[in-house]
Amino acid sequence: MDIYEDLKWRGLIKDVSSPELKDKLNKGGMTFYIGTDPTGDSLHIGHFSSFLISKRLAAAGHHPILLVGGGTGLIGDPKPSAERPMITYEQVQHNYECLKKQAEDIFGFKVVNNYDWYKDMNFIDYLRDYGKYFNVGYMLNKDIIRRRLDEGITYAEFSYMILQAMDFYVLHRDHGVDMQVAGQDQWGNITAGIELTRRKCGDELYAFTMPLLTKSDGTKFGKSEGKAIWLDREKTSPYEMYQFFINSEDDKVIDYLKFLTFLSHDEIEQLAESNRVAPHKREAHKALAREVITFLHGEEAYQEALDVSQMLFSGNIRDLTYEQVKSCFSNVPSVDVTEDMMILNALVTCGAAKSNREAREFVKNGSVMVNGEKVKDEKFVVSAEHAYGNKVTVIRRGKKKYFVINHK
Ligand code: 485
Repeated sequence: MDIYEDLKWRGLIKDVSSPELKDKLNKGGMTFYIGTDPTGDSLHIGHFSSFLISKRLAAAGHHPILLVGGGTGLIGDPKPSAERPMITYEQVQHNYECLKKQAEDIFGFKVVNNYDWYKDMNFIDYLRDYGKYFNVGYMLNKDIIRRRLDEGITYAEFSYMILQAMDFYVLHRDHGVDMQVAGQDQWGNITAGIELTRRKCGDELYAFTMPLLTKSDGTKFGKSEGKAIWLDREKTSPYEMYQFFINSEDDKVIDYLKFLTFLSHDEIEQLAESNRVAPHKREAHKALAREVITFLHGEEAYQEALDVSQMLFSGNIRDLTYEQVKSCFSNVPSVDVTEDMMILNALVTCGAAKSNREAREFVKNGSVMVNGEKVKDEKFVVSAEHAYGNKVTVIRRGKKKYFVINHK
């Protein structure tokens, strides 16, 4: 199957700039770019789903360039809701360094920075060389601008599309780029670049966008309890990522496999079948977690995430390391204490029991575990000495409720 058909099958094509694109994609040999702004110090799983296209197209004989917008990041692509807060030059520079390294490590392609071509430009040249090619009526007609007019949009954010258009033109002129790829929200900025280049030098550039990955209720994919799933393992551990994927919705997991993995059509169809006839086995979910985590963090990290998940599932958490405990229980209720405590007091303090009486009941009926061991003695003392890393005690009440005590 050729690349265009493959991308279609995976649901990775939303808008295309022209009907010729199909043959061009199948032929190979195009130089294309995909960009992101350094608004944070790590990419997240949403970026990953888009940036993966660089690997797919490279495998089909195209040449990727990744852009981290050290310049555009200083302005900010207008959001539908409201103006973005300004971030400092230092912050953008720091974020740029982080994203450049991450993008190189994960995808292995050349990274360019658009600040390189904005930094020495003066305002008069900008207006003459680029501003003169943009009709305000055309700009006002862009979806995102129309959506922001009532709420209000500053001249800075209004100009953002000119910057991204300029990038496409400059990359075409200086790096031979002839295609841009992005998520569907970028269509307005991309077509502005195609239009600009056509007018400035008569060349025809190409582009396509990918649909946004969503959950079944239509909201954005990629968050767990309101927190983004980061590619930086210090921010989202492989274990947390494993939990995120393993808990994907059954009716979405196949879409995610198509978007986020390189598994073949046959493999994905087999997993779809298994998801239909034996959803409890969660084979599709497991494959998704395995493929993404192995790609991002390697075989060993994936194996560890799997082991830790199994230990937690069975309640057998004695052998976890301090680091593993920290990452597994970062979302459970926790309390800081400065002294050793009797178990009943500890249960009440961390919120596992409402009263001393209730705490005693829990201990008596054997539903309390401390660091993976059942505690049946009311005299048991929770101490830093027996904590993971002498710092964290994990309390379990019943089958699944976990609480953490941090010894300070
Ligand atoms: O020349 C360019 C300059 C900046 C950009 C792209 C080309 C970044 C772009 N304007 C943007 O805001 N991208 C988003 C980001 O950086 O988080 C997201 C898109 C998403 C997908 C992803 O980047 O919202 O659709 O393209 C890679």
